[in-house]
Amino acid sequence: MYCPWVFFLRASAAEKRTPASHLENCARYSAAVDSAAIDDAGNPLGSPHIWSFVTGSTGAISGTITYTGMPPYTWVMIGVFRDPCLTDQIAFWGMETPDSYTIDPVPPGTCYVGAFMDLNHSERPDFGEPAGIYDPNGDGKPDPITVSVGRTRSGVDFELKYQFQLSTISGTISKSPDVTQSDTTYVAFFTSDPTQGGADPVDIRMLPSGTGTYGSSPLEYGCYYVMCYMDTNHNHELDVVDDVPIEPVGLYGQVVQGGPVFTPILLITDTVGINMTLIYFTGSPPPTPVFPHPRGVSVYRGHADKIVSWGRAPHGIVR
Ligand SMILES: [Ca+2]
Ligand SMILES: [Ca+2]
Ligand SMILES: [Ca+2]
Repeated sequence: MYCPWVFFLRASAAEKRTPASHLENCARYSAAVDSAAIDDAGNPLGSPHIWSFVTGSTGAISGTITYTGMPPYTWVMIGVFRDPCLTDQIAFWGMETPDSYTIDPVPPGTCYVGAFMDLNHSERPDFGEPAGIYDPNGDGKPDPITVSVGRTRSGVDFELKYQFQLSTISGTISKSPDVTQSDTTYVAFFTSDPTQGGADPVDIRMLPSGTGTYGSSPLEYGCYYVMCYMDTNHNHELDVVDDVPIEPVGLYGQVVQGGPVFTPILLITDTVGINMTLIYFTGSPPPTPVFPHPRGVSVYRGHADKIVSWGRAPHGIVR
């Protein structure tokens, strides 16, 4: 067994370790007490002893990883993540072969679980390596589990049924009724949230008729954000006035008060059904407010070849 979240303490008899200054929250520690230790009466410890404990208020996850491919098997790395796109890792565990597992400690709360077989021992997913997610409803997206303090969430079983490979994102682009034009639509694929600024698309596809089916280039596995806009004035840019795009825009996610909220896509195999509708934001009354304060994410600017940002940009038309 191998768990990077296990820390061994080394301390001399004269050295004290205190939780506040030396121990991390939500971590398992093991204290090795060797036979040089003596009790108050001077009697030596009969044999070395490992004392293991977990800090903080935590829970645990257990289950079984299966794999039907041919041996030889090698390290299976299991990750626990806060988000369904598996980017914010909060715990992980490694084991020598596909097998039953327990991850302890895990911070309490909602989380998602994925695993891969690290064939080349790089400690990261690489092309050709088997992978799987906890997805009991079988829709290809990780399903949430809840970890409670002092409890083990059991039955988190899944198969390494995927294999990391180049995959595509595809879907259909349609128009809302008030979009009457049929100009070129550009579809952009990002690996980070464009509303947070600083994101360059890793792929852009063009639909000359403005609507219909689209498909990305083959992309690396990972987390993706997808948007599109119709370039009605043919300047190869998304035009913006007073923080509002004046050309039809669509995204995979939701438009709420204050701006767009993307739904990230975990790309682990060819992913279909990423459909978007082009709408005019201008003149459309905002839907029922969701956030108590505007998020300040309502500025769009970009270029057909290089969308430089979709986020907190200066006001006005971007050319
Ligand atoms: Ca690897
Ligand atoms: Ca699912
Ligand atoms: Ca334009």
